[in-house]
Amino acid sequence: MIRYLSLEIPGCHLSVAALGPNIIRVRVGPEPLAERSSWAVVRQDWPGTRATVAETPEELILTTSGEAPGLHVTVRKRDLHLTIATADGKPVLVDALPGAAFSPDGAAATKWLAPDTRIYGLGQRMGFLDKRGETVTQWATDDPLHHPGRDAMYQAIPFYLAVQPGAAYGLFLDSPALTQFDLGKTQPDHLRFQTAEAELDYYVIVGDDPRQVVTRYSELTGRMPLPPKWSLGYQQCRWSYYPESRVREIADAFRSKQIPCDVIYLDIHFMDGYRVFTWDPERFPDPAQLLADLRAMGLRVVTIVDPGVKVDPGYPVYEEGLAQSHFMTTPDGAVYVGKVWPGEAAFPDFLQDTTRQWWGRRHAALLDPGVAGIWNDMNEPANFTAPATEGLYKGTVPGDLLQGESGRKQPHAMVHNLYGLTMAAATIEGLAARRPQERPFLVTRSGYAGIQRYAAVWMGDNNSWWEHLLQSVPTCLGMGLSGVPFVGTDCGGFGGDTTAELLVRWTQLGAFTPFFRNHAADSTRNQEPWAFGPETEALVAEAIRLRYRFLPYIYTVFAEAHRTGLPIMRPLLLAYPDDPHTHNLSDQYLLGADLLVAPVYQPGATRRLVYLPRGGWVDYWTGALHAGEQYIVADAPLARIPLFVRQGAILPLGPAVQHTDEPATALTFDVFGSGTGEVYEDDGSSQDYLQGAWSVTRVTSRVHVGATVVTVAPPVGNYRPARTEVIIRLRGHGVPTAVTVNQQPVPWEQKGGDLIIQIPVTDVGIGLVAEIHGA
Ligand code: MIG
Repeated sequence: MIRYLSLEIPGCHLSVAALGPNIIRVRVGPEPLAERSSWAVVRQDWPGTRATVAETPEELILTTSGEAPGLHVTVRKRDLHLTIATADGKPVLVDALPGAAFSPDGAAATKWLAPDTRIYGLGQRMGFLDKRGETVTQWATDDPLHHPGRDAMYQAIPFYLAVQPGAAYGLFLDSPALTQFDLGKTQPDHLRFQTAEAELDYYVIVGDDPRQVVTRYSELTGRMPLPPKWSLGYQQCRWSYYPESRVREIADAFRSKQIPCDVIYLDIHFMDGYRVFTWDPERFPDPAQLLADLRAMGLRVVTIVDPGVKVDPGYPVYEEGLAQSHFMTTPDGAVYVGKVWPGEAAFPDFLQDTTRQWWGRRHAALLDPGVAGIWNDMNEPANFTAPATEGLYKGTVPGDLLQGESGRKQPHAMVHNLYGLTMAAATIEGLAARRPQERPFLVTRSGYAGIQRYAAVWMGDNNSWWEHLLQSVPTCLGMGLSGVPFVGTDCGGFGGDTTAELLVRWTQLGAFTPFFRNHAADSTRNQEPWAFGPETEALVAEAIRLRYRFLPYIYTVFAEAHRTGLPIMRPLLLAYPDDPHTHNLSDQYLLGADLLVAPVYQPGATRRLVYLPRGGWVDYWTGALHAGEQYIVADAPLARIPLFVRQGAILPLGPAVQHTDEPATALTFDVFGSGTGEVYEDDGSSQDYLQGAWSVTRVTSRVHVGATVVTVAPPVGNYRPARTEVIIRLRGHGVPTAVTVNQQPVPWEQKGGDLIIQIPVTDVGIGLVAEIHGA
């Protein structure tokens, strides 16, 4: 069976490989194609793929099958013109200029762009969802201006999702050098992509709809492992909490005010003179004691780790790095010295295996005293003595530094976008080696395609502006479409002073984003939940509590993202690609399949326009049912973020615990009509879920004339959830004539228009059938 074809004409070499029935890899270069390794791609072979190659006098044709739609790839021998079509003949991606163009600046391909194609994804972007008509640069950049029109940001993910009526494909240009996409800007019917590398190496992923494409792309570049459950809780950060007494004060405030919180962050001031892997002896004289005390309060600590190592004779990390050749060098072999927080600093070369291992081991200084997770910053890498004040090398290291294993060194320019990802890989190796049973937690600022395998990602330095609250939505949605589900922004805003109202609205939104952290820059005003007095505190605390109530649902969506690669935060276009209203809808989204979130992003607003896609949607707050395919004006007083639940959904909800270690043994099923729901559960902390220690409990509800029947099936899977109580809440249900559970009459309660049945659970393995008669 042939799954590969290759052809050459003078000055152009092309190969096409069928990795799967709907995934092909195309390589095209000016020289014979040599072996190439990738940090992004983790899978090259899909079982069940069938392929054949046929030849005519003019063409070579590769045909794949095994799963719909299957592909038909045609290469014209004369000029290497490439046409990718589905097996039934629909064009997917067709060369507008045959083969590729090569120049000293790199390689480029130009494809036709159909008039009805929209373009999404491309990693961390500013502006609205649809990128058609723009040029897009992938170059990891420390640029805090989250403004529309900003191009390169911290994350560089050269993947786009193209959606047309009834069709979708994705294109991943696997190059960690500078890459650029012209999405119909220069010429409306041309899509051009290029890399600074000598050759193009790209993957085309075809699906029936955008969901399939995102799912398949995430098989190619890997999926998010399940993070520890505590990292789904509320997280409090600031640049910086110090000394120790201030950290204790923050911790005490959360607990005495009963505002749920799982994590406190230590930013750069915890280090001794900004030396990575050290503790300031005066500010933090006894980290182990501090962390143990916080842990006893149900609080974990995450510390920042920057890559720059202080140039400081006698400092072991520097000395060791020097002695063991861990640092990036200039072309003449000297260690490159830049400048970051500690002053003069050297930068580890994470492309070297030994360097990653060394870096990973060095985390002992943080993990041994009890640090729970790591925060990677400045990993574009950022550099205050950049070689340029404008352009690509503004704020980073020179492109001619050497990186890689000895004998195979290459210029930094060719691997720039890998810096954050390889640092993340080193960190995860270190965490996993030290605590093999535990799920590691890492949040990173920079990354490349595949970063979801290692880390959560936050969007870097936004400002405390309403505009940036709004911007955070399409940015996070675009990250999800680029394979990275665990994302979030600094709630309240990082730079500048937040306001009471902005903090409330941003916390309400953050509660429904995967990574939920409040963070503020040095010299900005305080923005902890209580920083604006009791009224604001009550509203912020209520938003955080809402997060904890929704945790069983959110965790179930995380598990789905882990399993399928689908985003947690999903643009409506992903679920309703054939509904034109969704195509560039950038200010509302779905969390999982069933919850529609419509944040308020304007000061003084107490209502907002919400688009409801097809189906019925129940207002979470009022229980009112709305028909879909219409815009409605949703009420949004300051205490309320508009939330709508799909009619027929059953949401698993929990108690508003103070932190995720607190037992949450009462599970509520919030029932919104006839339908189904499920809850995914595991121990929330170990790797056992990978060996089958998980459980899924399915629920159905059937509304019949005169009776509603809710069935909670026994859990499936090898994990036994600790459960003492199941609460069934029927939204908008009147007073019943009788309620039974497993045929025994049980008490019920009518509250706020909802019917609530509390059922003690003695054996979680036994299913429940609740029958509600009347009304
Ligand atoms: O040059 O560590 O994005 O979250 O608080 C600024 C200090 C360095 C940038 C990060 C921000 C962090 C800050 N860092």
